[in-house]
Amino acid sequence: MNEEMAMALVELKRDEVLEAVRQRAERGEDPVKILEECRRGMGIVGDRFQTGEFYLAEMMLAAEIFKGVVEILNPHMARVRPQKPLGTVVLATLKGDIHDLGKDILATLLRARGFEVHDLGVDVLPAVLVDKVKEVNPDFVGFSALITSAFASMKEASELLVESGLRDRVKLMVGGGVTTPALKDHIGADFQTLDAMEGVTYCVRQNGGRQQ
Ligand code: B12
Repeated sequence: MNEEMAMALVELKRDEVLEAVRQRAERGEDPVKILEECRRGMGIVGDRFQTGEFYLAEMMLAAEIFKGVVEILNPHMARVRPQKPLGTVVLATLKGDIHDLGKDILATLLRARGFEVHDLGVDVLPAVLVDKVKEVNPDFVGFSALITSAFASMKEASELLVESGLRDRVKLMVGGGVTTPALKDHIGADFQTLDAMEGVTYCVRQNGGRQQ
């Protein structure tokens, strides 16, 4: 694993990181590998924020750089993606929560693996989520959460899915730093993880019959 890229992100060297990502992706390097290197950098930034070494401003700068990385890599994911979609996923960070880096990683990895992803963004009202599920009839719905105050909207969205008769048609996943197996049970989800790759594996396994 090349640590240089991760450390450049930690040092907030925006232009250096984005240019290196662009060049490596254009040279044909695996975009999933490049993304993982940057995710490690973001993990170190998170640790430094926790220990008080980094302030909110630095954290926001790092998040902006990371979003730039995802933007550059997304078109290159087509190279590693199978032709026929493996399934459809609706993703959201629900009302009360604006953290989206983990959700963006999951969306990118799912697209790379061949899923059609509808990413509704952050601070999403449960009713808007349910409308999207009605519209696109996905195989999976994923909630991402980094802040405990979003638990109430996750519960509400889950109950709305039941009331609308949609819950039995989808597998419901939750992920993100504050989620736990107990939260999964509390909102009646099917799967919980702190690792985007595990989420992708879950979707592939559940849709086993439809692989490539
Ligand atoms: C980056 C960050 C921010 C950035 C967010 C930038 C962005 N665009 O997302 C900014 C600076 C804007 C921010 C703001 C705030 N933050 Co903040 N933030 C963090 C920080 C440092 C890192 C979070 C992160 O991005 N981690 C990296 C990602 C990649 O990890 P992840 O989300 O867990 O995702 C992985 C997996 O979980 C999985 N995954 C994620 N989602 C999903 C979904 C599914 C379906 C699946 C399958 C998998 C999956 O995939 C990812 C890769 O494996 C954490 C502390 C920490 N070290 O965790 C605090 C933290 C989450 N923030 C916190 C808080 C309180 C706030 C603020 C209120 C302000 C403040 N006082 O700090 C505001 C939030 C306002 C709001 N309403 O949301 C608290 C939350 C406390 C709590 N328990 O509720 C934390 C824990 C810090 C702390 N210790 O106080 N924050």
